[in-house]
Amino acid sequence: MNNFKQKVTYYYDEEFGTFNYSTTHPMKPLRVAITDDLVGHYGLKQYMNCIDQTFVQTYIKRVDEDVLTQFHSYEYIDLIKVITPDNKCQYEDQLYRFNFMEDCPVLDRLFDFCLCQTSGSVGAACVIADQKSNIAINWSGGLHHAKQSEASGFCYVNDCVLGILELLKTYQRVLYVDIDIHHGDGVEEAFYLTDRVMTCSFHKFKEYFPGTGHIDDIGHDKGKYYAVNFPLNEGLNDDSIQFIFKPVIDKIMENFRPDVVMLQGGTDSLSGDRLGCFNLSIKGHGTCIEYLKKFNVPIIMVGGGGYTLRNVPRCWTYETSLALNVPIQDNIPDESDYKIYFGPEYKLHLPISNMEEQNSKDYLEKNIVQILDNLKQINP
Ligand code: TV7
Ligand code: CA
Ligand code: ZN
Repeated sequence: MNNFKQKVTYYYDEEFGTFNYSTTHPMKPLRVAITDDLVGHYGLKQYMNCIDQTFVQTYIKRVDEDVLTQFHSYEYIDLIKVITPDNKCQYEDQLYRFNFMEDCPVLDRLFDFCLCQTSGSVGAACVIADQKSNIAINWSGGLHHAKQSEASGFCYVNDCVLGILELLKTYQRVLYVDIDIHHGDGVEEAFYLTDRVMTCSFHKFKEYFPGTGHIDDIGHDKGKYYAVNFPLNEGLNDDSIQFIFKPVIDKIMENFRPDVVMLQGGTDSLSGDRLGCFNLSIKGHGTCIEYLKKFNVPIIMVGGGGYTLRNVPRCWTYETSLALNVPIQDNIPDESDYKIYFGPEYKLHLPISNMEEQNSKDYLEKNIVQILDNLKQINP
């Protein structure tokens, strides 16, 4: 446990790939299993400190349930512990109350699923705080919509919030950046009143789930100016994300000066996503990671959305290589167990679509000006 060879810690537990929402549900935990397989076949694991759930349990020395109730209510976690697809009829009122509807069905082994996802983010926070690594990765996490006592948008427990709470035991200021196409509402809400966590989400706004994340939502009380929202239209491309990401992050780094960063890297912002409507390439998505790395602040990278099964593993494998500074070839390794998912191209990088960019430079510039103006209020 003491000989951490490398500075990148990578969490994956084999159990994660065995969970299933339903055949019709767009969220597929299998995408993380395919990612892990690809990361392995690209030979990236040899450069990382690879950890799983058993490691985290030993490392953090905490009871399973106590990990989740740092943020979630006991009533809510108690239900997650007992509910199964077979007995859910007996809990009709609670299912409704805690929002276990079509988006968040009662999964088989739901409690284990929540624990598996959260162990990665809390374990990442611990290895960072103990200075064993300066980057820690959990592609099984990033479920940013879960609330204290409510499931929402495919998310049951909020591993982002739980990881950040762990970081707050060591660090004074934490920055949360969210490039999933959806608004990071659960994380924003959890830290809306504090100046110790800044949340910054880029997302499709207007007629889109979850409907929050207006540019004027900037936090409240002590937390005023510590929530940043960049609302966007369809078709966001690589040029546009770089155009907005750099100035906003620069100003945050300059004025907020975070001790540590969590990046939610949902891949539903990629071109061709089944639920998303942005037009980023994998390289464009990855520029956000490359940019954050420049500041030499420890980073936790978590997953999130991503509903086109062939895109997600490509993107997260590429971003694992960026974290490591180890370039990888464009040809998908022949030995990959899931090679069928990567045909007919068998390349890591795919072309983007020809959809129209509906974010004009003027619109983006106007938003940047307003956001930078709010960030001026923070004393550097
Ligand atoms: C982080 N969009 C999560 C993103 C969560 C998005 C939604 C679906 C959806 C659910 C299904 C399904 C779907 C094809 C797509 C208002 C509703 C409309 C349920 C049918 N197919 C993340 C959540 C979003 C479930 N929810 O940020 C079972 O799309 O828009 C909504 C809410 C009510 C419920 N109905 C959808 O990426 C991980 N859901 C098929 C089967
Ligand atoms: Ca987002
Ligand atoms: Zn999403």
